[in-house]
Amino acid sequence: MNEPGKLMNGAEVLLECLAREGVDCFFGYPGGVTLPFYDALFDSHIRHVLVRHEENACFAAEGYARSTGKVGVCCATSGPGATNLVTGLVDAMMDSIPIVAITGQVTSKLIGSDAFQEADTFGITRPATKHNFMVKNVQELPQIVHEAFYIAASGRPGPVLVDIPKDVFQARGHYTPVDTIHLPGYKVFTEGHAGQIRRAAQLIWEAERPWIYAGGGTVLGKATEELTELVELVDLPAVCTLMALGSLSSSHKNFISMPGMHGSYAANMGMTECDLLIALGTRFDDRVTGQLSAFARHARVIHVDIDPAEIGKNRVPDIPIVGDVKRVLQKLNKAVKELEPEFKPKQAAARAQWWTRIREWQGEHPYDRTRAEDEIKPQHLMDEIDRLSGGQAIVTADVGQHQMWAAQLIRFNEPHLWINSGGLGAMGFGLPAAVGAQMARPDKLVFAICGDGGFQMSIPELATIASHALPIKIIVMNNGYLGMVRQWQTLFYNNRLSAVELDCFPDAEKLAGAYGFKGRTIDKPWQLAQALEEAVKEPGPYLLNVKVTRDENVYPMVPAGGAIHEMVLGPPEPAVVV
Ligand SMILES: Cc1ncc(C[n+]2csc(CCOP(=O)(O)OP(=O)(O)O)c2C)c(N)n1
Repeated sequence: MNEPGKLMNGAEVLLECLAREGVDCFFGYPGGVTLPFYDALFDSHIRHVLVRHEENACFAAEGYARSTGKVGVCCATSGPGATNLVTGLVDAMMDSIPIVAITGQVTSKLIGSDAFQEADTFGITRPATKHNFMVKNVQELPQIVHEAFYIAASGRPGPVLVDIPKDVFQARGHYTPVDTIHLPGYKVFTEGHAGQIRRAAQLIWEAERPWIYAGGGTVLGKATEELTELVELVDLPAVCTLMALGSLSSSHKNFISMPGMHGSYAANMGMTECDLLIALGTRFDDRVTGQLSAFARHARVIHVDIDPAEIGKNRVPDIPIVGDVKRVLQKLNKAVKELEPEFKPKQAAARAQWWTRIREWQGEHPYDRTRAEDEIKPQHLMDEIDRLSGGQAIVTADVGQHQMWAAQLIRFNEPHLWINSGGLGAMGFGLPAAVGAQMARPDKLVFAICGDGGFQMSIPELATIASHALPIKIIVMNNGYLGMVRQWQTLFYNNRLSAVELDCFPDAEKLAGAYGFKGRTIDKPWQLAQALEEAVKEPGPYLLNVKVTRDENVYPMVPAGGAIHEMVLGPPEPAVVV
């Protein structure tokens, strides 16, 4: 870090801000207007990872943020560089991931003149970010950059973009330390209402069939310890949404599974039959609730969320609590303990019955772990990855069937291990997200599980992986289809398969070999365990292309707009021809 007051150019001031924010590594792609920044970077200790497409810079920054809980940083040039970031920004927005995106802009005096590589980045990214800034002069740069980090990480996290014209990078100025951030109109309520918290504690003890519905906010809010404490204090069953997997350990006896469109039978029946729903850091997403009018219709609802806009958006709660889920749970747990002597015995019998019912649901329809003798079932693949991970590995997923099987069948015993594009469902996410995660956590075993479709969207990043010798285990679940779209066409469009067949998948050994690392294709069940073990043992990257059953469908499945208890549990029985 430099002495405050030292004369620098804007690019150096920006680097000073990043260093003071604790940024050790970021992801980007240079261009004309960011040349002064990249020139300053030449002398910096901060690591820059040159991705092969700007969209992947943003996804990698998300992988960094999602695997650490810290702010991820990406950078792109003006015009096409900035517009290439947009999908990543929307992805981070949908999943509330703290990102700071730096974009270069054309020189101030050219703005509005349709200059070369000019785009209205500020306008384009306004709805794609939690907040965005256009820097007008070098003096305001430190304040803006520190505000950007503060906004990205505080309250409900999200992406913040800072657009910097080339002349601001070049102008001479000072780094002035920023001690306070005062943003009129931006208020974060963290503490929760004491009276509401007390009422919630009482309702929890009074309920006969209580149920915890934990969302991504429990991961973002680092509330694992408090969530686990609540679960254990009252012996509550809990589901974690796709965004929350790992916030209660998947190996915890009270963890039921993921709920929703591809959630388990027990999870969806529990959500439907409970009489108290304790919704924590979650947004009642349509993929979880299904038909809203039928969702948890017997339940009273406690809803804790840091974002007041989420409270009552889809379901009006009986007890709304605006606050940081960690802080609120600390207070809630205290109140629950205080009420324990008076209330614990009252519903003990009903609670025991409730658990019996839940265990029955779990026993009646567990997740399908089908295996076959002649072909590799996708479920078999996920089971084997789970075995090697032991609930400890970082797993990134792309979007589609493989994502759902991975979420169903792989255990996550900690938060920040399961990394996927939940809200936006952006194909091409998995591989660059793994780059960010492996950079952030070099000691961790990282699996990037991709479909053969999504993988082909991110092939350029194989070069980034090779260049940094990142030991990512890339597992392509290759069904020769855009599998999830094929599944919908099969089930809801009379099996009229239109534009979903993926031919010409490259030879994995040659493809990986072309980048200088190992790869292999397998298609027999007996090859699977050994091939995965070999991939994990390999000190560098590894590309394992696993040819699986082509026409397997993910079950359970709640048809779009249906009630979640009306799940389709498996394929229709074949018609008997007499
Ligand atoms: C960028 C983008 N384009 C299109 C889609 C729509 N989509 C959702 S799943 C899917 C199929 C994914 O196929 P693949 O990557 O092979 O994974 P699989 O479903 O077979 O596991 C598609 C096209 C999307 N989610 N993202």
